[in-house]
Amino acid sequence: MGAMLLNHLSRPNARQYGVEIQGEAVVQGEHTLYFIAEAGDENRLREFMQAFQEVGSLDVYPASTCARVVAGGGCATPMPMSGSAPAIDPADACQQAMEAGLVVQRAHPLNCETPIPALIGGAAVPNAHFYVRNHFQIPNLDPSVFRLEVGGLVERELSLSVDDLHNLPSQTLTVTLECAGNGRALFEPPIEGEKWNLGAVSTAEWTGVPLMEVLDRAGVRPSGREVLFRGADGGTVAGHSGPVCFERSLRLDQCRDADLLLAYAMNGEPLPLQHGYPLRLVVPDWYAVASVKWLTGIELLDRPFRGHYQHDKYWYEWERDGEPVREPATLQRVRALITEPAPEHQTPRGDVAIRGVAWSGAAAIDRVEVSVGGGGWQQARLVGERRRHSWQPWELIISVLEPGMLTVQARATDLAGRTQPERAEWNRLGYGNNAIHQVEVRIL
Ligand SMILES: Nc1nc2c(c(=O)[nH]1)N[C@H]1C(S)=C(S)[C@@H](COP(=O)(O)O)O[C@H]1N2
Ligand SMILES: [Mo]
Repeated sequence: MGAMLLNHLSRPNARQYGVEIQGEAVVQGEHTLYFIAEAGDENRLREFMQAFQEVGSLDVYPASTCARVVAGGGCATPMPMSGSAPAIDPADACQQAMEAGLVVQRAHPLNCETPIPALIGGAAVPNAHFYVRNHFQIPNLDPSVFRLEVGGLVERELSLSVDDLHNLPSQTLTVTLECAGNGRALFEPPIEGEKWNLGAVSTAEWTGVPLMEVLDRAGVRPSGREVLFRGADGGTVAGHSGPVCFERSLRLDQCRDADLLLAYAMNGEPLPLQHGYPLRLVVPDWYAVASVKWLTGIELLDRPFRGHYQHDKYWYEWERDGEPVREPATLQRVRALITEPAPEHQTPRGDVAIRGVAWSGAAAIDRVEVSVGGGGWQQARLVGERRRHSWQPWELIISVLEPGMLTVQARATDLAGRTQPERAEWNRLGYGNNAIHQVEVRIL
């Protein structure tokens, strides 16, 4: 019987049923066979599975993103690189992230979110728990030959080594990075792209050289208007014939007005490989796509840059009255997250602590309000001093006397008067979903 089933399972046989087997596994000590299969419709799959149903029980689940990672060969599948820099072993990077407790959305390129509430909370997120967003493989840059090249419309081209950068004046800033796609998975109807839940946000203390220290040393020529930041990573991208590298730009006036950092340390440690070692840009208040990792080049231009990650992606796009309308995703939208209690958490009735963090790119947080069981908004207490570039912890102790399920919502408002919507406006690429966060808690 066993041999018969194994033959039935062979890929050529499965294909005759219109089923493509993508991967299989058995768990040691368990009489269960798992596999990932693709079929035009579920009936074909069930027909193929009939043989298994006769000897045991059968469960069919729709595949998640995670299943696609496994089906794609997991961490071991090669991915095209532009070839400019060697990459770190993707299997190691993925393993490390899983061991740290990150939620791996995709192994290749490595994309993982910070679980809420286990790891978010407090002023900074430890490096191992900081969310990771990559578009390509992780470059493995040799610090002994690394150079940051500064060129284009400057008086003096610069080529700075890691030591040169460490010897320049430094600054430390606590900055929250949030991916513009954070919360994308919660948009209805669903949107293509990384299926971020709410953990593509983290805060760290960054140390490095203020960008203007370097630009002033190079001397920007009067015609220089735009600052282009180039990462060492790259690869092939749909719609582009040649390899594309990760590049973003900012206007020179935006660079002058903000506390931009060329960071080489994160929470007092050297920048980890996956966060841009040995150098990354940190752009406070902006969606984190602006904070280019593995920064190897800065170029002064006289006109706006139109590269892939500047022009094709990271725009809000809507259709209004049949006309396409678009607007770049720039500053982080105001948002509060409830980190405690965890969703579906059970807690005895009496005093219940509601805690979380709140941030906004436009201004510091003015207030966070909490609504319990659909009731009125009560103001939470902001913990610690007001912060400008980093999230603000907050808390509210409520008293609950009735057992049962309780809905808790939190809404932040910043000093610029921006607040969160009940539902964020759907946009084609799924950016900026700052809808009010809600968790259900079971009161015992
Ligand atoms: N060179 C490079 N920089 C990059 C990216 C990238 O893929 N390559 N991703 C960007 C995006 S979209 C985000 S959200 C942040 C994530 O930073 P983190 O991985 O340190 O959390 O890095 C940004 N900088
Ligand atoms: Mo991002």
